[in-house]
Parts: sequence; C-alpha cells; structure tokens
Amino acid sequence: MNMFSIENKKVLITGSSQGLGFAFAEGLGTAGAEIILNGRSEDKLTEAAAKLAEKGIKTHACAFDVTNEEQVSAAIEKIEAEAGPIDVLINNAGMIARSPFEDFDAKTWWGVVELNLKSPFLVGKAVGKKMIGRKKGKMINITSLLSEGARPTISPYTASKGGLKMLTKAMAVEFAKHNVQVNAIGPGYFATELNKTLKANKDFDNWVCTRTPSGRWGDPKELIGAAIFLSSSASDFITGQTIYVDGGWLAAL
Ligand code: GCO
Repeated sequence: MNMFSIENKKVLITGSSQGLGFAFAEGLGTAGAEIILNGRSEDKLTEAAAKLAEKGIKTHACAFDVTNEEQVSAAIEKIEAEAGPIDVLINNAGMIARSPFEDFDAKTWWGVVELNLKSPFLVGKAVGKKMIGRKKGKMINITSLLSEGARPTISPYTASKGGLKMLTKAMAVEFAKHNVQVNAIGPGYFATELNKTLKANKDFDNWVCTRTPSGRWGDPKELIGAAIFLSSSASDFITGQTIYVDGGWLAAL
C-alpha cells in the first residue's frame, strides 16, 4: 500500500500560513511530507512554521508574492537550492471579494483574478520547468464549487475559479508527456476564515446545511485525503481531473 506514501516528498503550498493552505501543510506534513510554506507575511509564516515544527514536521518557509513573476522565479530557485527539488506544488493561494457585479471596481476585480488565476500560472510555470527537467512531479490547483456554478456577488472569484479548472486541464495535457500530473481539488463549503461571515449568517448557514446532502460544512481536515492521493504515486495515471470534496453538493439537483 505504499503507493499512497508521500514520505519525504517536498511539498510547496502557496498561501499556506493560514486557512486551507495551512490545513494542507499540517495534513501532508503529518503524513510524512517535507513542507515548504509560502505567504507574503514573514511574521505569519514564522508562526505557522513553528506550529508545524512542534508536530515534528520538517518545514521551510519562503515569503514571496505569487502574483509577481520576478519574485516567483527567484523564490523557486532559492527553494530548490536550499530545500532541494519540489516534488509537489499545491496552488492554494486565493482570495474572494463580495459585491453586486455592477458595483465591482476594476482594481478589486483584477486583484481577485490575479491571485486566483495568474498565480497558479506563474508558480506552475516556474516549478513546471524544474519538474519537466526531472521528468517527474505533481501539481494540485485548489478550485471551488464556483468552478461549476455561480451565486450572486462573487463574480471575479467565480470567473477565476472557472478559469482555474480549465487551466488545470491545459497544464495537464502539456505536462503529461513529462510525467508531471496536474489535477485539482474543489472544496465545497468549509468553515474557514474566508467564510467566517457567511457561517455566522444564520440564513446562509442554513442554506449551506440544507443544500449540502451531508447536511453540514466541511472540516478542513477532510480535504487532506484527496491531497495525499493526488500527491502520491497512486495517482500517476490521473491528470486533468478535479476531485470535489463537497459533501455531495454537485451530485444533487
Ligand atoms: C462564497 C464562498 C465560496 C466558498 C467555496 C465554495 O462566497 O460562496 O466563499 O466561495 O469559499 O469557494 O466552493
């Protein structure tokens, strides 16, 4: 059963000082992976790295802006020089903004799309060049239910996550010949910082629990199994796919 092993694999997770990104770091680290944290705040990264180190997880941290091509290129060179070859890239960094479509200003719109869609391109390109050279690697883009459907007030997020689903397929079909698999994980509604206000809203909370066949919000720990699977050799012939961890949301009318 060691096909599911990720022991000693080096895993770079963007946006991993908190939220789902940190949950991936903690979960894959506990499963034996060596974690490379990323975020823009050195302080938050130091705090997150300390939490992982307390659990005996081998951890590195690299602060860089994943939307800035120069910073991304320099960071990937630095990470591979200091930590060694990146085996798995998880493009998790993302943000959301909520407003009626007609009230969005261009700056906010592009800010969401840059982080959610441009950063997986930039980081995927920089890490992909290394993996192509090694003829081996795994990438996981973190999409969303909003890659498949829309709800009012989150148009830039929806557009970016729809694009990320298709970017996953585009990367997959080009990288496959280099033995680099690219897949996505689409979380349903999870109780994270990003969704704090939504979960506190009784009507929204009721809608999520009613619309989700499992009748509840997801726990970030419930995303770890899919991430381990897509980071392991058990998924070597799977690429361009999205695993939805959504409590049955997309299975239901
Ligand atoms: C929202 C939520 C969603 C969830 C998640 C669902 O405003 O509807 O923030 O975007 O976070 O993406 O898959």
